[in-house]
Amino acid sequence: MKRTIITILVFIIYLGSFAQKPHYPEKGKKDLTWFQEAKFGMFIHWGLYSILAGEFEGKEIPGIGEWAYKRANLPTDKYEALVKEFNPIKFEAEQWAKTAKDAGMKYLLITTKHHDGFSLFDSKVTKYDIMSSPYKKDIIKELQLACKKHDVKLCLYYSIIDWHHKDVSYRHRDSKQDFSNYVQNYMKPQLKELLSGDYGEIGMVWFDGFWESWWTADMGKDVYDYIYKMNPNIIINDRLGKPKNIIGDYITPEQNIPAIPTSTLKEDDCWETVLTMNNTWGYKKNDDNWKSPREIIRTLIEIASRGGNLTLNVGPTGEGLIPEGSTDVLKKVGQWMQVNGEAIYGTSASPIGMMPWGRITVQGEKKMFLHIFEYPRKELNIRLDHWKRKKVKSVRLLSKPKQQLENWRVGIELRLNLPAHCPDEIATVIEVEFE
Ligand code: FHN
Repeated sequence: MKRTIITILVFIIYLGSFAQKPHYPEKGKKDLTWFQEAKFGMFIHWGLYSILAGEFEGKEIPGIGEWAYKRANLPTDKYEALVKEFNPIKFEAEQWAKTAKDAGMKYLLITTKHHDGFSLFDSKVTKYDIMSSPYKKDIIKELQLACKKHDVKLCLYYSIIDWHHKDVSYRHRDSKQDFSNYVQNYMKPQLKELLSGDYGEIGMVWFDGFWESWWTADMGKDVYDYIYKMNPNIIINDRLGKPKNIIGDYITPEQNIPAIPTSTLKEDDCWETVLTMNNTWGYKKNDDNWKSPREIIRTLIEIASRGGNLTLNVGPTGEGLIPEGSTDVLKKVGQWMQVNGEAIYGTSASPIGMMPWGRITVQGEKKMFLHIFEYPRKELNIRLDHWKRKKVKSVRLLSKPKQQLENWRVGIELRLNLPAHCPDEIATVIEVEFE
């Protein structure tokens, strides 16, 4: 009897050890609800490279702005001397948080430290931080206050890659480099500074640079556990492991919308596309290749209809201004979201795929949203196989919610009579509510 009880106890402890293991793909251990409901957020790439704006000593640097140091092989002393020039007198944290809020974004994800190693916050483990700049104020703290005020969740990007730290920088490659020293005595202390409470509530940590050859999946697990122990609610993206050993809570395709399922992304996975508004993440003054409001709105719809999030990037100038090319577009996106946000926030993927005329999102079993890209000349038909046992309670345009649209059933099909003139060329949204 005693032996049986001991065996059962050992078995329970054994099962418990699995239940607590937080690593992907053992999903369901973390509550990702706020993120999945938020759907739309702002990514901000800001650092010393923003001062360069894509140029060094009068010469244009090819490629993305935040990679200037490596791409143009800039002299370390000259690049790092930019700290003494970082004085963003036009930066207003409130304005940034408000820009995100007005665009309909629910979270703001900022580079606390990008690959160049410069920290935008007051870090006790390095002098290569904002406190050594003439600005001398903790940017992340300022943003936390502003985000709180505007009800936007603050999220932090942290680069695994560090071109400044002697133990991991590609500029110092030799056998004396101690990768573990960097992880244990620099990266983890910095993460502790950021995540242990001084910066208030943090929604997620977004790691980047897992492709570095010195970085291992074991280091990733160690860091994941470290954060999990500090605060089990913080969501962690998927870039802590290696491609064949993904560690993190959700998947982050970059500059593309995946046709799910992919080899790493299954239908019930949580995911987010990160996207630039022009061709760079960090500011480049000559990059005016802005995506239009139509492209961004339709991209957001496309992503929502496949169950993901869109985290859209802005690259502020060295002075601290979000470029007009971005703000102009964001204003229009915000206007659309003001009317149609209900068809995006808290929705899930279309259970019946894409339509020739547009996309579908759903809210539980009760509501279906039709996002019309190709406005029909006559009526719009949609098969209700998925909802065949349900009765339609109401059909209305989100832009005219008080007015019911004429609708009738023909067998399994729902037919709708739409206004003769397309109400919104970008995407007209119809809400179908079931009883
Ligand atoms: O190298 C970075 C790049 O600079 C940028 O930060 C993007 C954003 O997702 N991530 C890396 C490339 O995958």
